Amino acid sequence: MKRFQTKFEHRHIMGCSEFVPGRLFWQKAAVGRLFWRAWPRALVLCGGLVVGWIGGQWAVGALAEQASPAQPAGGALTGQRFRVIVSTDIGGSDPDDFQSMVHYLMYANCFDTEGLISSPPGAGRKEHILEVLDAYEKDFPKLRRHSQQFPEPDKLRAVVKQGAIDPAPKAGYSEPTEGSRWIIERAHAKEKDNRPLWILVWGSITDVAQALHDDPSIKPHLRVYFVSSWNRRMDLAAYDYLVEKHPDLWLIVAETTFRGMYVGGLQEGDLGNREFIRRYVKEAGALGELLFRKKADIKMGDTPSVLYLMRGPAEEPTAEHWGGSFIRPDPKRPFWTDNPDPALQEGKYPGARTVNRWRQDYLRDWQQRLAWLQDTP
Ligand SMILES: [Ca+2]
Repeated sequence: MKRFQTKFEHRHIMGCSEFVPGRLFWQKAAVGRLFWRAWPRALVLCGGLVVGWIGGQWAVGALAEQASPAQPAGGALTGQRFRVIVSTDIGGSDPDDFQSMVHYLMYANCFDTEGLISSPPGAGRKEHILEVLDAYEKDFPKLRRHSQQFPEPDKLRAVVKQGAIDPAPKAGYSEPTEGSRWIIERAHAKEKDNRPLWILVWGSITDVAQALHDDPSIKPHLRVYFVSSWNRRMDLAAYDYLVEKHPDLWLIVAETTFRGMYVGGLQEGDLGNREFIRRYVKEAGALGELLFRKKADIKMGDTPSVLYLMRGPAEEPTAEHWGGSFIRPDPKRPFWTDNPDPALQEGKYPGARTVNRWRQDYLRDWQQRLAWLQDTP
């Protein structure tokens, strides 16, 4: 207080600022004279720069906002409920199906899960689905705290089925499997439920082909999102049979679009493939621990099929969805595939930008759920 009073008294006495001694010195020097002549202009210039910088920041922010697209309308996150079967080669050559299954189960309250089918070829078996369900059971109390619609673990175990272990022979079909029979059974439930049955194919499409061969009457009830590429090559006969003999099947074939899950998009900082897992997944309950143990960075190449149902109008594949948008090469046929527009290509992957443009949205959304599992028990 005393110091303030002293300064005040000093200013008051000198009629100037507390820098008065300095001012007197510079006023006596040539450089100082120049400075004092120039300072009003310098002040205006600095002020202009500050205003310009603030304006620039605002403009960049406004542009970034414009560049960030509006969220796709509709989907499970907006309250729509889909009947879903996941057909997966989990446990086979690529550990990323474990990642996708963990992610799916963390959203299990948003879907009516009617089947989880093991669809190798490869070493994958339904035991690998059950392995993830064991982790789900451990985290179930935490998940239930946030939604009563998370299904009981035993309810999910009851719909785990074994699909075809070997690729189809040349004809594209052979004998029914537990998985193909289950597809037929659940497809016919539409006659009571009136909702179509969504089949998200993360592995071979063998069981879908077998089911359609055994009971073609299910076809109008199905909506199929096939994560193709390697999966297609694992059973070309089944795929060829489907597209040649069932041209009226409602089918999305994502040949490259799904690569947007881990290629391109906003990957800076905590949104990086490895950093996101390290920071938010690794210690997120039993599910997070399992995901990290199987693979320590985001691949989750099959997850776009789930994202597709989470955000976007599911019956309109050409519209925007978190899980991609597609073209319909033949308007007479319910068949959609990657958009070849070069502007939507990421690296060598056509259509991948229709997924990775939503990267921060679907990862931030998942991050919130991952935090549920980090709660104390
Ligand atoms: Ca897979």
